[in-house]
Amino acid sequence: MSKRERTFVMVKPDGVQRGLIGEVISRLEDRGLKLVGAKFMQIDDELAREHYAEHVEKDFFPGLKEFITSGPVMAMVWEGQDATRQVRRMMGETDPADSAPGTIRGDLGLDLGRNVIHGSDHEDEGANEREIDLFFDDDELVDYDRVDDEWLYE
Ligand code: IDP
Ligand code: MG
Repeated sequence: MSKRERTFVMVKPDGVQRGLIGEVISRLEDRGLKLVGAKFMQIDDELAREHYAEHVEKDFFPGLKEFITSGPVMAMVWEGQDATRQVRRMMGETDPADSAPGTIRGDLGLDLGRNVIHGSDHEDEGANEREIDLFFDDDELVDYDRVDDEWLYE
């Protein structure tokens, strides 16, 4: 069995404005992932620079920073088997235009700069833990069992 792990997920300002928080949460819940932390908040410039540190020097960063700080986001931590990679698979590609129908970006978005959701990159070792630490204190994450745990995992 792959490891049970936590990953960072965020409904971006476009997803909040378009009323898609519930849709995103539903998809993750239905898959069997467990919500262990959630924070409805607004990202400031400093947090945007830290969260997107790998992109700060890129041409698109000013627009990305403007967008990600433009309104509230729903920041969350989700737990489950192989959670980081599975959430990325559910999200689709970075550009909604390249994302398969059935994925979150493929079903809910059209434009690269408005792609509804962020999820930690499973190809970037430790990104999930770094992003969780950036957005949440330890005491804001909740350990609990879900009643369906034994029906989700062999
Ligand atoms: P990811 O969100 O799929 O991990 P990244 O390459 O890490 O994609 O880029 C972070 C975010 O920056 C994307 O989700 C998207 O919002 C934005 N972004 C990435 N590349 C571009 C671009 O070329 N133009 C505009 N925005 C971009
Ligand atoms: Mg990324």
